[in-house]
Amino acid sequence: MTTPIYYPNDIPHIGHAYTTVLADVLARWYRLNGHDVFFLTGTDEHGLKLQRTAEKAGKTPKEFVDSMVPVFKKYWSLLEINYSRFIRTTDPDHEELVKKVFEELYSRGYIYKGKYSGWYCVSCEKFYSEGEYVEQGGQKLCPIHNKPLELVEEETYFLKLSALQEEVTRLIEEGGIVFPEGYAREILSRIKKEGLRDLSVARPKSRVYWGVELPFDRDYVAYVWIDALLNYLTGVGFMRDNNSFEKYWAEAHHIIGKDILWFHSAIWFSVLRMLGLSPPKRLIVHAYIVNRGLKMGKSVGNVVLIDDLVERYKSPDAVRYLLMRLLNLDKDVEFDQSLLDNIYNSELADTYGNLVRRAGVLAMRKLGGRVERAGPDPGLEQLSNSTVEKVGRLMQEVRVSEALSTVLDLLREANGYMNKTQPWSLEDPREPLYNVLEALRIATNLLYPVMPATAESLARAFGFQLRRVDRLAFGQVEAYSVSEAPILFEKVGKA
Ligand code: ME8
Repeated sequence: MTTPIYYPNDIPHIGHAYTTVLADVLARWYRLNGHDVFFLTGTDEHGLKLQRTAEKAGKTPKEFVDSMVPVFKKYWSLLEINYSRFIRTTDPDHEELVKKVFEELYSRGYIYKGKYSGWYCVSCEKFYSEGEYVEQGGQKLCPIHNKPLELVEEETYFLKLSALQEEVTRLIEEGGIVFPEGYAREILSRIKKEGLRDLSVARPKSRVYWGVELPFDRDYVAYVWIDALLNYLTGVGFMRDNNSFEKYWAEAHHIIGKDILWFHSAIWFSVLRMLGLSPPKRLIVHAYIVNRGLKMGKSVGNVVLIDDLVERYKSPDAVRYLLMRLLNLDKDVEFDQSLLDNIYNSELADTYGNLVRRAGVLAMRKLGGRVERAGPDPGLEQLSNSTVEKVGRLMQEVRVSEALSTVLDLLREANGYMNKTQPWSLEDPREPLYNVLEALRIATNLLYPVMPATAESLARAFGFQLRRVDRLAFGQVEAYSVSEAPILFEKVGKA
């Protein structure tokens, strides 16, 4: 499971968290289902953008990125991102791999020297051709960053992507890799329209010194995007640890935003093919978080910081939940604080939190915390079991927001059952409490990938174990020992 490796030119915002939390949720989900998951994230540290950012900050590029990496790690740890490796493109094993791969591509005849002229966006680290850029007042602007493009004319090395056009087209047409399908069609129509053109994959050191030197020409460094994509191979041990590579590469799941779809499909699949490697198993693409109609991003100046949300909801788990509740692979979603407040208050505080609190208090007050198994309520039993099955299906299709709604339906039903059976008024409330606790256990277990700390602390407070998803059957717990009735989520006021 991989995320993009982010540019550490600035601190990450909730757009980066959107992808990273999704990848963590999927990694945890698959682990919960008994899979061995290697989860890779990291930073993309070379290139002109970083070189210039460091210069402005009065630092060397290496000093600059060294100062940013702990910041990324701090945010990922705050958001409980449980990665297996945090890869940096300045890691020695990665730089070595980039050199080996360039050597390999060169010796296979896929790299040739030529002259290039084009319009470059440093923020995107890519060239734009006519029709792609915006023309305004005699200037050529980047369609994403709205900043002037720079004219670059130089001798460079090209990667012969054109040679792979048919194969890559077929690969994407066969389907199943690029997900959701709509993005595959987008790529296919772009290939059809403009073809898969050879790509400049080198930069003269006189202009861009901050990169991996090419083994066959020391006056050049590798283009930052090829350097970056190769992290996915370094991360699982390509050319270094064959066992690990064989085990994980065949199952690679890349999670990305749609801004970098072309690089991760047309270009990446071609490079892999040139190296004789299989494509990733799945490329999962999501749309943007937008704010005031524009893609959230530093250059637009409309970012919401991770800290803003963590401070507001006082719980990293709640932030993870809200981001996943917004998640939409196909469509952009507008950031709306009052919508998030509503979801938080009604789903987390009023439904989940309230049920936990009520069940916990009653179990302790009425039964001294010990709730033994009693007859299953057929309605709750059936709904719990069908929820497990439905959530499994939705997660397979990365419909995380719908999976969460499905769990919420179960919790609402359990709240209704509690109101109906009124355990507080019963002499012996064992049966209704047991049923509520079973529904809560199953819901909590299903919520674990999204809210791991909450799930673990509730499991401790109520005395149950988190289990594999195929072993959740309703009615299996013999007795609960409730030692605490935590208030999981405090309501928030008006935005
Ligand atoms: O592109 N909405 O790094 P990057 C949703 N280094 N997702 C967003 C977002 C938004 N408003 N803003 C950012 C790079 N993202 C390269 C990647 S990978 C080999 C190299 C997320 O720092 C989303 O995942 O610009 C997007 O694809 C990524 O951050 C871009 O991060």
